[in-house]
Amino acid sequence: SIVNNGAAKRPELIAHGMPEALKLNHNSMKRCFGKLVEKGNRSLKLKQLMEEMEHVEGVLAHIFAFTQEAIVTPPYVAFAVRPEPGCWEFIRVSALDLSVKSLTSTEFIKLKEIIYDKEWANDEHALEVDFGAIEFTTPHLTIPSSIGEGLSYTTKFLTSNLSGKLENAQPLVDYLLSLEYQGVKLMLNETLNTVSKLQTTLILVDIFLSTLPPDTPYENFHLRLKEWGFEKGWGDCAGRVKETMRCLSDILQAYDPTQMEKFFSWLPTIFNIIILSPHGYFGQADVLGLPDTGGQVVYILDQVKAMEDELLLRIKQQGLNFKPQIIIITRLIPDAKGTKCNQEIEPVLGTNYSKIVRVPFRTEKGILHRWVSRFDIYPFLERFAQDATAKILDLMGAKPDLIIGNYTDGNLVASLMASKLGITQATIAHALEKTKYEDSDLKWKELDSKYHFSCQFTADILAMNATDFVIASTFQEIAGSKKKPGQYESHEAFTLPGLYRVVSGINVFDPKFNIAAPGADQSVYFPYMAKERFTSFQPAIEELLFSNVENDVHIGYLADKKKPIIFTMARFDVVKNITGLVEWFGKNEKLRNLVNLVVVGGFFDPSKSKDREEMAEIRKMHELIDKYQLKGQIRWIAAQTDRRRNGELYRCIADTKGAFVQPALYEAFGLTVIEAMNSGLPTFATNQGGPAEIIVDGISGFHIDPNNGAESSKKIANFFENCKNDHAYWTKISNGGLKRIDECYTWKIYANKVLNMGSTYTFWNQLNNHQKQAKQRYIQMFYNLLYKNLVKTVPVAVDDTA
Ligand code: UDP
Ligand code: LCN
Repeated sequence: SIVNNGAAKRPELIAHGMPEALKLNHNSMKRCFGKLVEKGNRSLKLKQLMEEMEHVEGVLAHIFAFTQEAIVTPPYVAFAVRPEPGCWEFIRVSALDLSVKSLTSTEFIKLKEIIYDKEWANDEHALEVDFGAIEFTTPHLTIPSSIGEGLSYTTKFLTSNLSGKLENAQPLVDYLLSLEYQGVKLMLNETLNTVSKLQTTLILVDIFLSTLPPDTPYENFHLRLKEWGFEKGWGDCAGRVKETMRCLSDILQAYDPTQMEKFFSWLPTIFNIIILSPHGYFGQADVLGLPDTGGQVVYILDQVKAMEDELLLRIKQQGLNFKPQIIIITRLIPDAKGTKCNQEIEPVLGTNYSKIVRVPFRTEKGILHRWVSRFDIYPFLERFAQDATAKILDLMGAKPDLIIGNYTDGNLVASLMASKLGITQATIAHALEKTKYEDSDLKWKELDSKYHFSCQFTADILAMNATDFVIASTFQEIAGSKKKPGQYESHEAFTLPGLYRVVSGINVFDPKFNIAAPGADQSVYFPYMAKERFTSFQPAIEELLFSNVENDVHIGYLADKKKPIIFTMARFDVVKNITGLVEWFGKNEKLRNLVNLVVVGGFFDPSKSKDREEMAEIRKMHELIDKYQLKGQIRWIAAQTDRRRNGELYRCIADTKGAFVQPALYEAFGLTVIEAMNSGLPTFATNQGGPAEIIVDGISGFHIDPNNGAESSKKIANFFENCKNDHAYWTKISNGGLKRIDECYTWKIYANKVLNMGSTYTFWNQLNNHQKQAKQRYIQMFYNLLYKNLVKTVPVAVDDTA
């Protein structure tokens, strides 16, 4: 059977091959290991390990190629080896006799702990968190390449659960019987309460429907169907009703997952959706580029439009006349800094049934007026969840059918709400903060006063486990690449010494993981060669790029206005590495001769910033411009909030035959990358994170290594040199990017996938109700006994009294 409970145990290939490999070069290996343990307890990342073990060859070199890190605790050296995405082996080698032992992930973590917190490592009663232990019934995937295709496998598991004896399909019948919306019964009534009754009646109705022209409206024959036991929801005309019914007949006859997938995509189960994005300034204008306010806002506004369109289409095809409702819940910020974030309700432009609803942060002292950094937000969330739930029930007049969280705070609130209301939950992590900072788990104590990672990682683990499905933008987000673990994967086993040790946090082979990549709004971001451009913006953009004036909006200037422009735009977070790019440019004479640099982001007076990282980055920009004497070759433009004008800006950069550069140290997805590609702008983007998957190197753009500036700036310079010699080269890469977008990154594909997930996982949940309840109990305990205490360590932001 296809159902496999728990992840399959992988053969320990590395551990088996290792003793033989060590024997081959026994003497040199002994020397090597002897050297490794000489310096006492320490941890080594792959790069360091390679440097210290230069002369390794053969099988051992092969093993090291998959090693992520090594822990030295003399006389032992332990290795964490990752032969494939999501698959780990832990091996300990003795430097004394080169004997090899396999370790569990927990044993390996304990070794790491010895280096950071010996007392904790040796505490026999240290808290171990094991979410895997309560996964006793859910099947898992086994092959790494299937990771992220959860929906398709869940459908297969589901099909196999229902198959066999006819009675096995009774849960599906019961589910169809339970469907209703606002008091209107849908799909089946009690006349058809068993599988066999349903099956026979479907055959009868099929004969009846075949006598009607396919376009006969549902109203003309609905009374006949009702007598048989069928309610609304099967289709808007005889043709569609017949197709849906055939699909169900097929399922009951032969249990075909393809039919099952189709049937669930047609079922009327989702009408009302809640999307949560508490932090930052969430608005439709004047907010982008403000701290903590970037791609997440863009993503959600586009997502809502795409989902509303798809819902309207589906509801019509189901033969229903309900109106969908989508509500984005965010924080109301009274001190809105000229944005609309102090407005309670705002309709989403370009939609008919979607709105933004803002709920303030409250404490016993009243409403908080000022913005709060996403790192300091935890004390407000529980109350926010309660207030928001009340607001939603009031406004919607019904329970939502699906709650989608975003980022740590939104996902936590979504989990609280979904568990309270008993509805299906999805989570999106635009970025999981843990992977952005090296060893952020082990070093949590050092970082906690600044970042409150103890709260953040705990909240993330809670939400990952509570959620019914996860929407990821790329495979790498879940399980990384051949070389690097994924964001979720890094939550599988980790440790916060002194707090708890995660033995099993999340399993990337869980069928809840799904990839649905976002797109860019193609009415804003379209190719430079389009006939109709946003010409009205062009004079302003000309001034922005090329005037020699320095003011509040731009500093620096471009002396040679004929050169192509390399362009970048981002929030001024350290990880965005904009200052890194400026430095590469400063150092690379060849590149400076070939192109000008234009940077959009931040502003110029660091004392005006409320965000720690932004302040530091602004200072650094000024220093670099001075140090490398960049004036004349750089234009630094303050953060730009007008999306349409920014769309035209990308195209104007394309007109100069320039390129977009996204140099982030790590980028979860990278919306600017697909905006640039949609504009036909050749794009160089970081190989750390999502962009590595969006771009096929050398075909639809280029990968650059943010940790190797010299190599990266050389790659950019070479591109422009090639373009000089061969004018068609620029166009070739530009077209490659456009083609890639059309094939993989559009909102239409996204909305369809996500709604199918909502429908299928809702039923899957009901089938696995016991499992879900057990897990919720564990989560509740974790939340109350641990998380809530951690929140108490975060200072509660207050308004300035001045
Ligand atoms: N953006 C903008 N003005 C700025 C900086 C960024 O409009 O000054 C927009 C950018 O066009 C993109 C989003 O903000 O739509 C940034 O998304 P991305 O995924 O690149 O990064 P994030 O900020 O979410 O980390
Ligand atoms: C947040 C990020 O940091 C980006 O990597 C994403 O592109 C964006 O959200 C949208 O998902």
